[in-house]
Formats: sequence, C-alpha cells, structure tokens
Amino acid sequence: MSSDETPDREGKWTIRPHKGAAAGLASIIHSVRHTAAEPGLLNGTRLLLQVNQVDGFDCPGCAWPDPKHRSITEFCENGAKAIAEEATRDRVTPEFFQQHSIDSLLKWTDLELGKAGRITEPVVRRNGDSHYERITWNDAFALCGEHLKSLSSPDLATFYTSGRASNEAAFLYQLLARTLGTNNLPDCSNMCHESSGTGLGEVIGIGKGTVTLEDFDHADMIFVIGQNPGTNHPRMLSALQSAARRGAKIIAVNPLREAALERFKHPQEAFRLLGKGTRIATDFLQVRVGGDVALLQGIAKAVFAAEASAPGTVLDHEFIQQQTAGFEAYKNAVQTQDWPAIVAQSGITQTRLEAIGAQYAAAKSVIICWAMGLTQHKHGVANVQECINLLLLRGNIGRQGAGACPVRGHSNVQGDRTMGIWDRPSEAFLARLDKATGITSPRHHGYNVVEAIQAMEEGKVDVFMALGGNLVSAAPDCERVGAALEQCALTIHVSTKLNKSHLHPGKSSLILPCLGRTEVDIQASGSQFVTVENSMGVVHQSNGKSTPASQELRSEPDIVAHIAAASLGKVTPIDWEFMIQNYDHIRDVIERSIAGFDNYNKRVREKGGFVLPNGARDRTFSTKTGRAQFSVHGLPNLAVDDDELILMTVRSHDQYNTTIYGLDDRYRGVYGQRRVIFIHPEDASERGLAPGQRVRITSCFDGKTRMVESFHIVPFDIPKGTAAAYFPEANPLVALESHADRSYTPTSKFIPIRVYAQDPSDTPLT
Ligand SMILES: Nc1nc2c(c(=O)[nH]1)N[C@H]1C(S)=C(S)[C@@H](COP(=O)(O)OP(=O)(O)OC[C@H]3O[C@@H](n4cnc5c(=O)[nH]c(N)nc54)[C@H](O)[C@@H]3O)O[C@H]1N2
Ligand SMILES: Nc1nc2c(c(=O)[nH]1)N[C@H]1C(S)=C(S)[C@@H](COP(=O)(O)OP(=O)(O)OC[C@H]3O[C@@H](n4cnc5c(=O)[nH]c(N)nc54)[C@H](O)[C@@H]3O)O[C@H]1N2
Ligand SMILES: [Mo]
Repeated sequence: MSSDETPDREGKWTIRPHKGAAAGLASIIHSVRHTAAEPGLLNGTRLLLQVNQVDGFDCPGCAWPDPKHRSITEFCENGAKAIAEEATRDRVTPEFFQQHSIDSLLKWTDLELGKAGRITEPVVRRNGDSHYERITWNDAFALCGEHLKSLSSPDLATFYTSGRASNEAAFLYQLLARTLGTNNLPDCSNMCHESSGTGLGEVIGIGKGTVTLEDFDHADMIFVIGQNPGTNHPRMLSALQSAARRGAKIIAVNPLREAALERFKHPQEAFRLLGKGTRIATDFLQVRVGGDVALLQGIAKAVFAAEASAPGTVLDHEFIQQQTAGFEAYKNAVQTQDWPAIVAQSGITQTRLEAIGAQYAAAKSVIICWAMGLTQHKHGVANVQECINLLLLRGNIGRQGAGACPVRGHSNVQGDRTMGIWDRPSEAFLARLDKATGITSPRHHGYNVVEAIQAMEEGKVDVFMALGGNLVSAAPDCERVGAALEQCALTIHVSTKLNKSHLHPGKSSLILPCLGRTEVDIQASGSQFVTVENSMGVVHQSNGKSTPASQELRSEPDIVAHIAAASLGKVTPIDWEFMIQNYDHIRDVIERSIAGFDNYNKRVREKGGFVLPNGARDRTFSTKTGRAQFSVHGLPNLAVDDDELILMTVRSHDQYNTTIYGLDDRYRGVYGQRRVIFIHPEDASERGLAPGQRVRITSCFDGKTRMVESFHIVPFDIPKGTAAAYFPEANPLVALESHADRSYTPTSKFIPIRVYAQDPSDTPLT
C-alpha cells in the first residue's frame, strides 16, 4: 500500500468551521510562519520585500497583475508560501538519491517529496537502474543530443511546459521543438484555461481576456464565476474589495460558499481596521456543479424580458447591429429555453435569476471573471461563450469598466502561449517565426496533453521532455500517465523540486535542476532578468536576486539552449550559445518573431513594462466574420445515475497545484487531512455515512471503474447531489478520455462518483 493510502499516520485531524473574515491578520501570521520556517526569518522577509516590486521578481504564485501603486506589502499569504517553498534550506543531493531508490520514493506523498528540498545537481537513471545518480551537465546534454538526433521522426519527441517558464525560456523551447520539426508542445494550459482560449478565440478573435486592472475601478457589477480567489488569486481580493466599497455589485457563482468572497480583511489593513472585514459578494448563487450554461442563459432570458417590456432601453442595439453576428439565433434560443429546465439544471430559482438579470440590465459596466469552475467541464467552451453572450447584450466589452476576465493560473502561462507553446499554432505565427529565424516550422498539429499521454501509451513517444510541472500528478488517470512515461526511451525533467513525475522514468531519465524565479541568473554578459506576461497582457521584467540553492544550478534558457545545441548542432540557423550570452539576444529574436513586441528590450526596461495589443479590447474582432460572435448552446446533458454524485476536484488553501504546502484548508475548516470528500449532509446520511468516516470512492467512465480509498466524509454546505475533493489526490478518478469538447480540457470539475463506507467498523470522527 502506498503512503497515499495511509493518511492516518499524520495523526489526528479535525473539522472546525471557519469563522470571521478571510485574510486579515491570520494571513500575515501564516505567511510569516511559512517564510520564516523555510528560508530563515531575515532572508525570508528580504525576499518578501522584493516580490512584485518594479525591480524585484514576479511572484511565482499566480498571474494576477500588480497594481500601479505598489506598496511594500504587495504580497499575499499564498504568494509567500510559493516563495518559501522555493527558498527552502533543504536539499535533494546526489547522496539523497543514493540513499533512496526510485521504488522507495514512490511510497512518499507529494507533500513529502516537495519537502525534501531543492534538487542540487543533475542526475541520471540509466536503463534498468534502481537509483538516480550524479551526471555532469555535459554528459547530460550529450545524452539528450544522442536521443534527439537519432529519432526516426521528430514527432517521436514531445515537449511539455508548465506555466512558470519565462518568455525567454519558453521561446527557446518552442524553437527547439520546431527546429527539430515537431509541434508536440502540450502544456499545463491544456488542463487549465484551454476552454477559455478556444472559446474566446472563436467568438472575439483572441484567446485572452479583455480587461485591465484599472477596469475594476470602473465596473459597477462584477461576476466571479467558478473561482476561489481567496486561495488562488488573493491579490484579486484587493480589487474586489475596493469595488465592493464603491458599491459595485459582486455576484459569486459557485457551488461552494468560498470564505473570502463572503468577508475579506485586507492584510495591509489588518492592523488598522477592527471589525469583520468587507463583505465582498453582494449575491451568492449556489449553482449546481455544471449548471452555469443554464444559469447564464437564465440571466440572459431575464434581460430579454426586460427589453421586451421596455423596448430599446436595455440592449445595446447599436453595438449589436454594427459589431456582432448571430444575435437573432441566440435570442431565439434563449427565449425558447424553458424556465423549469434552467431552474432544474442551475439549481437557482427563476426569481433569483430574474433579480440578477434586472441588476445586469441596470449596470453600466460589467466584468465577468472566471476560472476552473467553468473551464474543466465537457461543456467548458460553451460555459465561456455564454459569458461572452451575456456581455455582448449590453456592449460590455472593449470599453472602460467592462469585459471578459479569465483569471489565469500559473504566473506566466499566458506568456508561454504568446511565445508559441502551443500544439496548434496559427499559420501566421509559424510564417513569421520562420522568416525571423530561418527555420522551417512543421505545419501539422502536435499533441496536446491528452493526445501526448495517449501517444506515449501507444509507444509513439521516444523522448518526453518537461520544462517544469508534474504531469503524473496533474493529469487525469495518473497511474496510466506514470506507466506511459515509463514507455519512453528518455525522459528529461527540468525541475526545481522532486515530484512524482521523476519517479516514473523512461528507460533513461534525467532530472536537470534549474534556478527558480527568486534566484540570480548570471550568464556570459552578467546578471540577467527574464520577462513574463500577466493575466491582463502586461509584459514586464522579473529579477531574481537571491543566491541560488546550489552552485550547479542552471537557468531554464541555458538548459534549453544547450540541449538544442547538442541535438541540432550546426545544421540549425540559430546560434544557441549566442542567444544565452545575454537574454537581450533572445528578446531581439522574439521581437522579430512575434507580433506586439516592437522595441522589446527598450520597453520592457520601462517601469511596469508594456501592454500587448489586444484587438477585442478596442472592439476589433479578428473572427471569421470580423464581428463579435453570439453563439448558441443547448443545455448540456448532466444526467447521472440516481445513486451517483457529481464530484468536482478543487485546490485547498495549502497547496500550489501538485505542490502541497501543508494539510490544512483553513477557510473550509479542515485541519490535518487532505483525503476528504465534502458532501451534503443528506447525501451522507442517505448512504449511512457519518462525519469523518472513511470511504471508498468509485467513478465509472466508458465502462471502466476507477477507485480511490481512505477518503473521509466532511458534511458541507454544497448543493445536494454534488461533492468536492482535493486535486491531485482525487485524480485517479478522472478519466483521460473525459474532456471538454474542442478544447480537450479534462473534466476535473465533473466526475460522476459513488461513495461507499470503506470499513464499517471505522470509528467516525467525534
Ligand atoms: N495558492 C494557490 N494559488 C493558485 C493555485 C494553487 O494551487 N494554489 N493554482 C493556480 C492555477 S494553475 C490555477 S488554474 C488557478 C485556479 O484557481 P481556481 O479556479 O480558483 O481553482 P480551483 O480550486 O480549481 O477552484 C475552482 C472553483 O470553482 C468552483 N466550481 C467547481 N465546479 C463548478 C461549476 O460547475 N460551476 C461553478 N460556477 N463553480 C464551480 C469550485 O467550488 C472552486 O471554488 O489558481 C492559480 N493560483
Ligand atoms: N483533478 C484536477 N487536476 C488538475 C487540476 C484540477 O483543478 N483538478 N488543475 C489543472 C491545472 S489548472 C493545471 S495548471 C495543472 C498543473 O500542472 P503542472 O503545471 O504540470 O503542475 P505543478 O504542480 O504546477 O508543477 C509543479 C512542479 O513544477 C516544478 N517547478 C516549480 N517551479 C519551477 C520553476 O521555476 N522551473 C521549473 N523548471 N520547474 C519548476 C517543481 O518541480 C514542481 O514539482 O494541473 C491540472 N490538473
Ligand atoms: Mo492552471
């Protein structure tokens, strides 16, 4: 039995409902505790003072932008934890690998692997060996070169990226893949906001959001749909707080009543302000999991009704007529959708939806924000496009205070896509890249995450390389992913910390340790900075300042360039060595290759960086029709068997994706345990399940049953028929083949499950 299945050795765990406001003093105490415990108080505090400052490093936490007026405390609890995780004093050395075989490390949890510390030197696992062992950088690059050079087809290599890679690293990486001749560039975005990119691209002509941070100062209604900013984008709460104080309506749409949207106390004000904090959400719509298409159509239906009773006063007819297409079909579809179906699927009454519709009709400027609660569904693309439909009705796009705001996850995931980390790049992108670099990019599409895993299973991938990330824990059907990686001839992981993906080596496997965001990067011309793009299309610098965790570490651009040089040799028109001598050289090539980066080196040195062009922001819609497109979606089929519940997998307050900081989820009141399932008290009692009881959960997809054990019942305020558990512990329940239509985003928020008592003699938690 793996240690994942024996969580009780962590000792007692408790459920204690969260009281009072989110953030506030408690978050300061927590962040200080985390940073103080890891890099030592002084060093930790110094690090926190650099985060998100103009000349400091970009917070590796999330992609929320920095306000213009940065204060010294422009950090948040979870940003501090992300930094502390990187600045740990613990080290994973070659001696560590000598002591622990790969098999024995497989028994460690994600938490234990991460806590082992920073990897200090490159290591290799040679065919059949039980342990990783030290290898020199030169030998490591030569091994990569040998494999990549001898592929019978470039499509036998796959290059995965996680969204922390800088623009410079990502650009070189896609250049390596395309010079080699493949578009096999799956990335974490495929499992994340791909439904947003696909959905927005089709209807507004750009796969990005349209708002700026300043728009939040002008909106009088803000939707926050399927997102938990208190945990995942804490700095967004400042923007929401000031909007709430101005009297803006803030509508939270979520199956869970997420604490920070209820009450929030700004950490910077915690010492000054007594009292209960600001109420953020003015309305909370406890939607059923998967019920957002119905909910958004219900609101739109109410808007059409308002227009019908006062014609010409509600819809923005001029905008609709001049700049959109497909309005009549959409109007017809919404008006003929019947209320009982909308109410049944959304779980929200007609009266409430009409009330929100009336608020929307009266609001001058509306922003809709969303994250994983919308994208990780079979109908993820439809969810996103229904948000746009609603916005278009009143011209809430491309003007001050209004627009679409998909809130990105990883701190540079948006920048990576701009740099060409994409399995299906446009012809325009490739043509310009080829002209600028002298390579001939392949035109056929590459693998996304789902296809890459399937290809590995089928023996169609010889070399799998990962620039960051942890595919085995992050992807669905993790056991299959582990086995699939082991089929490769060579796996290459560029990583800061140990994780499960390293423990499923290909026949040969390399772990190449790299610098983190916080660390100084010295190349031939001296100290370098890198650049990143935030969730709102602002490109700016990130300057690591602290001493690297080990002298042996290399930067991501350095590692990628050396692998490229070893694999492509002199046949390539690119001088890889020259590129990394000074990252200005990389940025010069980016400037020539990618639209919007004119005067890159100059403009990125200006305070706060520069904003990338975004047509939709100026109401230039590069869609097929040249107009913003209304789209029609039927209500998705959400039917499950009578004894099934719908499970969504979510993040706790103490994790960064597969990096687990601790076992608490303060805002949801669970302490010391991650193997929990939140369910409605009646769903628990109908199954004879008591709080704390240990359960087995099964899911069934395409006739195959999947199972996890040793989860514990937590009765929760969640719609009946639905349940929640943490990612990545619940990932074995998610089927790889269950993904969103068109975007291939795994349906991590919609998993039909059954829950059974595991061992009836278990003592329930008291
Ligand atoms: N501290 C911290 N910060 C992070 C991360 C982290 O792990 N830790 N991860 C980063 C990344 S990569 C990402 S993508 C973002 C993720 O940020 P979020 O999207 O906020 O993350 P999730 O925990 O997946 O939460 C999704 C929310 O959607 C709700 N939800 C689930 N299903 C539905 C549904 O059908 N409809 C609606 N309306 N809501 C639903 C859940 O209750 C939950 O509140 O955060 C980024 N920031
Ligand atoms: N069930 C379920 N599954 C999900 C989700 C969900 O909500 N539910 N969410 C999905 C989402 S939104 C995402 S984005 C993916 C995340 O998928 P990934 O991005 O693949 O996973 P992470 O956990 O973010 O990656 C963590 C690893 O990155 C490495 N790392 C950290 N910092 C650096 C760095 O600076 N450089 C390099 N080279 N490596 C670094 C460390 O080794 C660490 O172990 O997971 C997805 N999976
Ligand atoms: Mo993400």
